[in-house]
Parts: sequence; structure tokens; C-alpha cells
Amino acid sequence: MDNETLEQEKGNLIPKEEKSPSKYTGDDIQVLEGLEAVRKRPGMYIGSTSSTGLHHCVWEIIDNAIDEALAGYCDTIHVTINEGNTITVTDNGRGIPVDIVSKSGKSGVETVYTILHAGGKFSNSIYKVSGGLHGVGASVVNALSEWLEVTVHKDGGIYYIRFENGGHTVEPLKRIGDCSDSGTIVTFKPDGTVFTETTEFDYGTIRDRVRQMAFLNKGVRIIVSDNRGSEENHQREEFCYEGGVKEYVTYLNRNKETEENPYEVVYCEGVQDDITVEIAMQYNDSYTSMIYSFCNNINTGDGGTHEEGFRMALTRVMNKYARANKFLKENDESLTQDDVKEGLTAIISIKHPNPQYEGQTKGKLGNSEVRAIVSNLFGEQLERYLNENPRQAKAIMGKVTLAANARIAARKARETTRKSGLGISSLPGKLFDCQSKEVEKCELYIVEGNSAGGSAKNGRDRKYQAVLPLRGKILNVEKAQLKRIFANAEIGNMILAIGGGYGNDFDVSKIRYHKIVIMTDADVDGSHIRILLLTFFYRFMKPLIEQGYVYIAQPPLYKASRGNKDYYCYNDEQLAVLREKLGPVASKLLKIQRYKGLGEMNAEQLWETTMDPEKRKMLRVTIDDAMEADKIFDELMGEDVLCRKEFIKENAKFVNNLDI
Ligand code: 1YM
Repeated sequence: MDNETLEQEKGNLIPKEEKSPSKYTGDDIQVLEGLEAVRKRPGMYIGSTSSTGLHHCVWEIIDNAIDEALAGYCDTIHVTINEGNTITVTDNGRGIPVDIVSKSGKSGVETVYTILHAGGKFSNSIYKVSGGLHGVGASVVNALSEWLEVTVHKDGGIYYIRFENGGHTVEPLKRIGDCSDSGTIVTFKPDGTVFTETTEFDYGTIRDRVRQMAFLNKGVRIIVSDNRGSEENHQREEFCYEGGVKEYVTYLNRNKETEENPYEVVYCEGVQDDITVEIAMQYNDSYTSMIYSFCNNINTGDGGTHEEGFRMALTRVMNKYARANKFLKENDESLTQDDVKEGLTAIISIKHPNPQYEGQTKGKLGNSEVRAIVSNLFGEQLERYLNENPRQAKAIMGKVTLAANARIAARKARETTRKSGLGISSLPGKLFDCQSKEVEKCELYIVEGNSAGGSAKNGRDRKYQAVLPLRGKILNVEKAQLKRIFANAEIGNMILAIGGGYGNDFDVSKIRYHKIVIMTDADVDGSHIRILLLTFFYRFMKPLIEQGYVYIAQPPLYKASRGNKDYYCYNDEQLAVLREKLGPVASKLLKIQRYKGLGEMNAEQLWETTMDPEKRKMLRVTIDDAMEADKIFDELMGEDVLCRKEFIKENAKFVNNLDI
């Protein structure tokens, strides 16, 4: 963006009355200039014009209803997808003000929906916390809608207003009837000229978000419905959690246990300096942690001061309790942050009247005062919990000291291998390494089975392609104990070959290949091994996936030969296309071989179809949303076998198609 446009954009964000109060009253042109700015650069307000941006509009309207609930005036919200892809959000709050606002000369409703930054301006509520756009949400959604209608029930009257074509008022707010209740009803149709990718709402996306909102705002009842299509396809779900984040943690841990979890949920809440803090945490018998934080109902994916306060207090209090009650002896090492978070699921949710976000994606909370507030509130309540619940405390102490012992044992093992010369410098015997040391160009093929490993070894480009054959299945790291994971030979070989270490010590700058290619058979076993490998990378070498270094090879499913000409088909569709191209007569003469495994291909075939950078197709593994990925891995690798089978059949959702 050049400087001039930037200035213009900024100008439009300044509330009009600060610019020139005299011109302001009733000036339609100025108002529409504001909304026009939104239409010119929708990405600035809602992030993107893709499906994500489309749904962002829904979140903005829901946020206003949630704010009304947090202010204590509303307890029920309906979110409905209507026939024709419009959305209706209703609440039973006070109703948006309908009186004329002197500064704008318009009704409250029209002001809120047509003037950027109108929201907080004349609202006297201190609890305008929900959502990201801070009051401008309503006008932004209006600007990006083909039409939008607001109906308000307030003070005995029903009021109605409609906007069209990006926020143009059709007729000012009008009283159209009487009523005895109160609330706000908003319906809108997103503008197809703005949302060019799609204007179709996704029920699952809206349902998941609504469920999360219900967890984060205890006691608020939210009903989500999809009324599109025929009646038997309609859907409706209702969410209301009196326990709030406490129930959220139980929900997140639902796949972790086959029997009842021996650990209870520890819950803490408090308010200090207008900042509301709510924390719930629960250990489980796995070794991974799921710690999610939120500020004003928004997931702070990169953490921040609220998460720091939580971790500080958790480590401090656990150490204090462990020392005082002799779970740690005088000479024992203190528990680290990693020890106390092993197998921990936690939600940290704060509500802040003036949040500051940092980082590239604005996903990190920056307010420094929050650190001490969370640390003190949570620390105090956790300490009290441990002292009042000695049996639970004993179980937790068992868990965290075990983690500490495993960490110390792993460190000693590392030191021994390094001393004996078996450490980082030595490569596994099974690895057929490449010649080049230019890591950007080097590729490691992890291949299922020795026979396919042999073909890959002989067919590869020795200069840049290394091959590591894996025998049998590797461990399911989601379920296995840390010590067992690192005692597993296949995993050990992989760690050595990749060269960047693992876990918290993983150093992506030390890896020896910039493409790690998983090459497994196109059958259920192959899918299983692939998922196990991805889980391992996700849990212990996450930056590898985050930086896009992990790929999945795509071997063909069929070889079709006619005379001495061979065709490779990667799926059934391609085979059908080939048949069509050759015509019915020639098709009859086709000899079709279905590859059951990579091992059936000889070295040349494997090179030609799957490894030759000029011809091959590969999928790059990406993870857009860490929370979603955690959930997927969890469901996949946890105890829920049915869920896992379903997933493997459907195949990796987190893999984006990318031709290379
Ligand atoms: C379906 C969407 O927008 N509900 C809603 C919005 C407001 C109020 C009540 C409200 C707020 C206040 C006073 C206040 C809004 N009011 C404004 C503004 N649901 C939905 N329900 N009275 C009513 O904050 O003081 C903006 S949003 F600015 F007009 F007060």
C-alpha cells in the first residue's frame, strides 16, 4: 500500500465528529465514504474475502449479541442460516437504541450500522469486549452486504430498517408494530461482488465457533440452525454451559480417556482492575499438552502475557508444593515449565477492556499488567486447591515428578551417546544418504519396507536424494510414553537422519534436508504409517511442518500398457480418462496392473513415476490452525478407534494439494 492510500485509509478510521463536527449531521455522503472505504479494502477489516472473511461477518454480529449478554441483559442468542444463504442473528437483550442520536441526526440503529466507529462512541457500556473490530463490526458487515435488515423490539415498539447495496439506507428506522418483549434481530445477505470465492455459509464452521462462544461465556444459551434445503436436511444444535471453561476442558479431554480421568478439573476465576480472568486445567494420562488462551473470546494462538502469567504461576506453585510436601527432596532439580505441562489441558480466558495485540498475526496478547494479575490470581487459587485436595495433589505430584525424571533420564542418555561418539555426528546404518551438502536441495525419502527401500535407493538421484527405509510400523507417539518413544529404533534413526534433534531442543536450522518425503503404499497400512509419521513430526518436530518441509509422495495406482507403451494413472479418474482417450477398441487391449505396494515397482519405474522432480506429484503438508490440528491428531491417535478409522478412510485433512 502506498503512503497516500494509507493516509486515506487512516482518515476514514477517525470518527467523523473529530474531523469536522459542523458538516457531520445527517451528511449521507460522508457516511457512505466511510463504508466505501470498507468496500475498497475489505481485507483490512475482515482479514480476507475468502470463506474465512465471509464467516467473519457472522462473528461480528454474534459478538454484538455476546456483548449484550456479558453486560447482563441477554441470555439467549439464535444464529440461523436461511434458505438462500442469508444469516439471521437474534438476541433477547435491550435492543439497539432507536432514539435519534444528536451528533448524527439518525436513529441509534442507523448510526451503529452506517458509521464506522459508531459502536463504542455513544455506548456507555464498559463491557464492550467481544470480538475484534471494537464496535465497527456492524457497519463493516453492512458495507459488505447486498442487503441487511435490523428489527428492534424495545420499549413496547417494533422498529425496522433496511439497507441495500453496501449500506445504503432504504428508509430511516420506522416503527412497524407493538410488542412486549425486547431484543435485536439482524438478517443479512453477503455481497457476492465482494466475496467472490464463495457466499455459502458452512454449518460446521458456524456450529464450532458458536460452541466455543458458549464455552467462553458461561450461561449464555446459543442455538444454531441450518434451514437450507429440504426439511430432513435441516440441522439444529443448542449450546449452553453453566460451567464455562471448566466444561471446555472436559470437552477437550473427551478423547483422552477410555475410563474416567483420575484427575479433576481445577478451576479459577477472579476480577482485578476491570480484567476478568477465568482458567480451567486438567491433567490426563497422555504426554502432550493442549494449552489454549483467549482474550475477549478470541483465540490468542501465539499466547502472550496471560499465558505467561499462567505458566509462571503453575511452575512456581507446583515447585513450592512439591518441596513443602517432600515430593522433591532438597537436592532434587526443580520442576521445569515443561515438566508441569506434560499431559495438561488448559484454557486461559481473560476479558480486557483495552487489549493490545502483538506479533505478525496479532495473535499475541501484549498488555504487561496482565502477567502479574493472572499469575497472582491463578497462583493463589491453585495453591489453595492443592492444600485442600491432598489426594488430587498427590496424583498430580506423581505425574509432574515422573515427567521431570524422564527429562533427566533422556538428558543423561544424550550425554552418554555424545561422549561415546555415537551422537549427532553419526548417521544410522540404514540410511542411504545423498552426496550434496546443500540442504535446500536435499531430500529425504522415508520409505515403507525394505523392498521399496531398495527400489528407491537404486532409482534415486544420488546427489540430492537420500533414502531411509522403515521396517514395520513406528510407535503411535500420541499414546506411547516418552521413554519408549526414544528407545524405538525407527524413530531414533529418523531423528539422527534429519539431524535437528527433537522436542524442545529441535533446531530447524540444523536439519539436513529441506524436503522430508513420506513414501508409503496406497493402502490402509500405508495410510496408518503416514499418520504415525505425521503425528511424530507434529509433536516432536513441529517447525518442520510449520515451515512446509514435509511432503507426501504420490505413487501411481495403476500401470496401463498397450504394446510397448506404458501409462501411469494416479487414481481411478485418470484411468477412466485414459480409456476414453484411447477409445473402446484400444481400451480392450490395455493391460492394467494395479500396484498394491511400492515394492512392486522396479527402480526405474519408481524414479519415473514418483521421485523424478520433473514429473512427480507431491502433497505438501500444511497446518493452518494449530487448535484444529491438535484436535485432529488427538482424535486420530487417541483412544477413539472408530473416529480414527473414519479419518484414515477419508484421509489426511491437513494436507493441501500442491503440485510440485
Ligand atoms: C443480533 C445482534 O447487536 N444486540 C445489541 C446491540 C446493542 C445493544 C443491545 C445496546 C447496547 C447499549 C445500550 C450500550 C448495541 N448498542 C450499540 C450502541 N445483536 C445486537 N443489543 N443499549 C443497547 O452498549 O450501552 C451498539 S451495539 F452503540 F448503539 F449503543
